[in-house]
Order: sequence, then C-alpha cells, then structure tokens
Amino acid sequence: MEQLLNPKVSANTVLLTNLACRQRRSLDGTWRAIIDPYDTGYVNILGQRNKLGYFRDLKPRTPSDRVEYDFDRSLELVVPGDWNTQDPSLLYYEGTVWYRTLFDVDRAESARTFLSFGAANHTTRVFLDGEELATHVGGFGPFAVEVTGRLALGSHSLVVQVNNRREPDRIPGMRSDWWNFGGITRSVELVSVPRTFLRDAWLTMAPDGRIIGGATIDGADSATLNDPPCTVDLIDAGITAELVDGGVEIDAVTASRLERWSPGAPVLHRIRWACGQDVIDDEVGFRTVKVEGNRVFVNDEETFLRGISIHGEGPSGGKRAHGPDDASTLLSWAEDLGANFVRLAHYQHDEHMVREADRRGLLAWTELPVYWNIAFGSEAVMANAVAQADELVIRDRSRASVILWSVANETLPDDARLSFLSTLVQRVKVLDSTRLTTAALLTIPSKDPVVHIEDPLGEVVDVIAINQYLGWYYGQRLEIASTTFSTAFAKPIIFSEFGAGAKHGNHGTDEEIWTEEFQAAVYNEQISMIRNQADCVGLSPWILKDFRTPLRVLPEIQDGYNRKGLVSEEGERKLAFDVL
Ligand code: GCB
Repeated sequence: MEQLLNPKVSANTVLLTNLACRQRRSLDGTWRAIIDPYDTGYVNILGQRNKLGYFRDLKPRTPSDRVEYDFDRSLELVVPGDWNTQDPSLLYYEGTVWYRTLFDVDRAESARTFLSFGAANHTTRVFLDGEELATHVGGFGPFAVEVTGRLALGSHSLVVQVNNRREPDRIPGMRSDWWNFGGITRSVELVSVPRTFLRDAWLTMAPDGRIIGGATIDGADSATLNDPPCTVDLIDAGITAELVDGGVEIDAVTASRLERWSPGAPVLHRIRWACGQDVIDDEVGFRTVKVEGNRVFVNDEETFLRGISIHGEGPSGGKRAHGPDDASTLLSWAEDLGANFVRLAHYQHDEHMVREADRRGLLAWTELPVYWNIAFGSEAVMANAVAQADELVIRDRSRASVILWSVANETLPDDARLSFLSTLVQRVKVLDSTRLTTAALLTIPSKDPVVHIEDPLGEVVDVIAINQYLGWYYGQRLEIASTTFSTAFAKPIIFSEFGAGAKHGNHGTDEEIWTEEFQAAVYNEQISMIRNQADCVGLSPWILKDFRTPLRVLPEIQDGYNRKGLVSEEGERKLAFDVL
C-alpha cells in the first residue's frame, strides 16, 4: 500500500532534451480534474490497486452501471499551472488530484512519439486510454513517456495522477520555506521524432577553450549506426564535428574562431545536430568558467557575480511561474537591478529561465531541492537525488548562462549528509565537468566578529556559498559592516543569501522592523561588509520578489508571504531595490 501511494523511483520515463527544437503538439489548456485526498481513484478499500479507478475514465454504459465519478462534470484546471491558485479549496491542499484531457489524432503517427512533461509536483502517474504507462518522482524535473504505437486515429484519454503530499523520504522533505504548489506546473506536449534520434545532444565550452559535448543515439540498429556519421555543425563558423562513441570535441584553436558569449555580449551561435533523419537546430553560446585561487573567471576575465536570488514564482498573483513571459519579466527585473547573475533557488526552474538568461547575458546558478531536512541515510532518497540531478544537468548543460550547479541548501553537517552530497557533486561532475559546483551553507551565528565556516562540504565544492542573516535572524545591524567570514578552504565565497523583511508601502524609521527603511538599512550594512571581504566573488541576496510560504503567518505584514523581496508579490519596488 505504502509503495502504491508513495512510489520511490521513476519507472518507464525517459529524459528528452532539446524539446524547443523539435516537432511538438501542445496538450496545454483546460483539463478536467478530480480532487482525491484518499487516493480512491488508485487504491480500493483493501489498499489494492483499484481496477476501476479514475484512470479508466469510465462512463456508465447502461442506466444501471455504477460509475462513481465523471471527469466531464468535474473541476476545470488550466495546464500548465499550480492547482493551489486556481480554486480556493486547493490553496493549502496536499494530496492527489487527477487530471484528464481528451485529444484527437487525425493523422498517422510519426515514427516515434513521446508524451513530455516539463514538470509536475511531486509524484506523477501517467495513464493513456486506461493503461498505466509510467511513474515519475520529483516535482521540478522534466520527463517523457514513449507512446509510440498507442496513438491510433481517433480520440484518446490522457489521465495524470499528481500527488504533492510531503513525505519524509521525498526531495524536498517535510519542511521548506516556499509554497508546496501542486499540479502539472509546466507544459505537456506530444513530441515526434524519427525512429533513430539523438536523445540528449549537448555542447558546451570546457575551461581550456575546447568545445565538448555528446549525444545518445536512440533507436539505431547496428547496421545504421555511424552510417552516415552523426554530426554537429557550428553553422556560423563553418565547423563540423562528428559524434564518436557518444562524444564530440572541437579543439581550442578551432573553437577560438567563434565569438565568445559573455554577460555583456551574449552571442549565441546557430548549431545543427544531424543524425540520419533527425535534425536539431539550436542556439548555443560558448564561454569558459573556472576558479583560480579564490577568484572566478569567465572567459579568463575575473568576474564579480552581482546577483539576486529568484524563486520559481510568477511576477503576479503568487503562482508557480511557467513559460517565456514569466521568465522574461523576472529576468528583466534582475537586469533593472544591474545584475549580471541570478541564483535560481531552490529547485530546478522552468527551462525558459535559463534559455532567457542565455539570450539576456545573465550568468546563472541552478539548484536541486535538497533543502533542510532530507533523509540522507536512505538509499531510495539518494537514488532520487541522483535522478533529479540528471534531469537538471542533462537538460541545461548546453546553456552558456549556467555556471554553477548547486546540490543543496542549508543542510546540517553530519557524516551521512557529507557522503550523500559528495556523491551528488561527483554525479554532477560526471555529467558536466565544465562548470562549477556549490551548495548554500548554513551560518551558525556567533558572537565573534569573525565567523568561521568549517562545514566539511566546503572541501567538496568549487565555490563556498554562505547564507547569512546578520541583522535579521541574529546579530545587530550596526555590527554587520565589521563582521568578516573566514573559511578553511581557500576558495571563492559567494554570499548566497542575506536580507530582511519589509512590507511594501510600510514606512517608518530604519529602527522599525518590517519597514522599507529597515530593509534598506540592512542592505547598506551588508554591502559595506561585502566590500571588505577579500575572497568574496559575488552575492545573490534573498530575494527578488515576495513569495508565498505557509511559514509566514504574521497578519497584515506577512499574510502568507515571505517579505524579504526587493519587490512585492505584485512587482512594486521597495527602497532596498535601489540600494542594491
Ligand atoms: C534561508 C533559506 C530560504 C528562506 C530564507 C528566509 O536561509 O535558504 O529558503 O526563505 O532563509 O527568509 O528565512
């Protein structure tokens, strides 16, 4: 029963990348939905799989037929979108919702078809025409299900069971300072590919200036493999490279013919992958990133990361963000701040964010939801963390904007956690050896004006990221500027969080908590402190926008929002915006 309600691993899903460059049919729109807190649609009263469950999408065939549900007369929910903000009864809901859409197929299928989901939070089962096809575990990663041979001409019923219950053995676990938005939160599409296709083609620049990448050829038989060879063309520079044993490499001298992507000049090059009948056209930027001593270099230029943290919440209405418009608005606000860097906290954001960051020339930190209390001792949780890391890195490793993979946020040091996070860092490095790794570390408050960061995870990552709330959760505001941070690691430091809460429009003196003046004063002191911190290579204060969270209940001030935003939940700027 436990396994039926809380599956631990994904089954029958594949990871498809480069979707934006493929032939797709959108299934987004208004779907029908049934709220099912007891999972009746999946398990019967004996706890067994319910053979007549909601996934069958049944209709009574005779007047005496008993079917105790009817999608056609049930709630409507828009996909993509969180369910919480679409119906008042769902605002705090944590449990199962069944989604259903009907779609017609009016021409013969292409060689292979996949049903692709940008993300659904948290555990998803996919049923086509009553048949269970796949399970996906993880609320923010993309997944696809092969439906080749199942799309005969005519109408089809797609039912998706989505469950956002918090469980101790999920990632994230039982507590987080953000809203547990449930639902099919990113787009659903039917993706057509030839019989043999490139499943995860990627290209990026290594720190030594070579361009490296690779792809998995899916569906080839030995006779057609390498005949003719699969290639990638860098069209603007007239460079072609062959895929050999799943990898491609272009030497640094040849690669130097390409103009680099950089934060100030985000040059993207047209590239084309070709493998038999499969062609993928994309735009990719090339830049190097590396750490030397306690400095970060982008294209061999020492670079200070002037950043801001961002949650995956849209610019208005306290909703889960999705799509190109949300990405564009959020990143334009970051640009208005003068940022060259964004921390996409605390989970895998919509792919539109990193694609838009590529276009705008913003450097990006992306992150896994290994946050606060995680069951680090559990093998199933480790396996799911690795699967989530794969989804993130494999999806985004062609994006020039992405320079940092963060494996965790504020987890308490102990042996199980160190071993878990080290495994995760190693996995990320195997998938992409060209970028930097980090994890946001918790600062233990001290009375000492020098704060020592001793977390052994510092040995494992490339960049030390420090979350600290001097002047807010601890310490006096006027002591912030004279505080310094020291670490045992001789590595660059990023202040990945600091800040203070203020309600937009609430004015007073800088001594009064929750006023814009108080927040602005904390920012002023923090910036003075950071100027004196020699090994600091960047900052991403907390946070761009007020965001929904059940942890923040103070009436008339918080009302369910974390108020550390530089803008309100509707985008109104606070004084600290200008300070930063
Ligand atoms: C943190 C967490 C972040 C919270 C923030 C806060 O340290 O990383 O998720 O929202 O503090 O506002 O307390």
